[in-house]
Amino acid sequence: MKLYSLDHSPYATRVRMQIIKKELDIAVVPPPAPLATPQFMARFPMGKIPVLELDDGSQLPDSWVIMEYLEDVVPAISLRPEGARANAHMQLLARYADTYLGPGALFPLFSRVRAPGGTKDAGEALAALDDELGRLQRLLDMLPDFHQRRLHLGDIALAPCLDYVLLLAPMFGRDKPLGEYPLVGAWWDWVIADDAVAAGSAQMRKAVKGFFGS
Ligand SMILES: N[C@@H](CCC(=O)N[C@@H](CS)C(=O)NCC(=O)O)C(=O)O
Repeated sequence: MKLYSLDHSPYATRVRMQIIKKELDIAVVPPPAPLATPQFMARFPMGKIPVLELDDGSQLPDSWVIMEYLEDVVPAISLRPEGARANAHMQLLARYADTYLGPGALFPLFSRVRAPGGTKDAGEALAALDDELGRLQRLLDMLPDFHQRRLHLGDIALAPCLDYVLLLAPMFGRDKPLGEYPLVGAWWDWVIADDAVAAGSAQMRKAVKGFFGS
């Protein structure tokens, strides 16, 4: 198998973290054409990375689908908890990342960083960030204490998205974006203490800094 990935992508980073954690023998390579070009679209019909190429040459797009597939085909070093309820809790963190934190907070900040003068007068984007971090604080409060369980796929799906937010927020004058959200801060400290998460985070942070030229 081969993973088409770019280091700056939080969606590709979550799959790379899983690959490291599960010690999978998967080649991680950049896409053969730049994103959003006709050549890229012809090769990858969904128009996004990451994409997992299987040994028969077929492909699977979408990070969460890839992660679930890898858990199914390589059950060793499982990153799925036992039981329906614990699995639902795992899904909740991944769904939070993809349906709340990404579209609600990360994408607005990301598009502002890239726009000239976009980090100024960003009150609305910062308020949206607070809404989403408050939501995560309440979600974590509702779920069983993460200190009492093992790291799972939901943590790995969320970690790079939150990491990206932590990278962008200081560009908007928010040096400690988790200051008001102690449970989110405690979850972050817990998840980044994992070696695979830390390795993926370091790769992504280096690439994002290069991407933004800082
Ligand atoms: N839902 C997709 C999102 C993937 C995604 O948005 N990838 C970005 C990189 S972070 C991308 O390929 N963007 C290229 C484009 O939009 O042209 C997933 O989870 O894999």
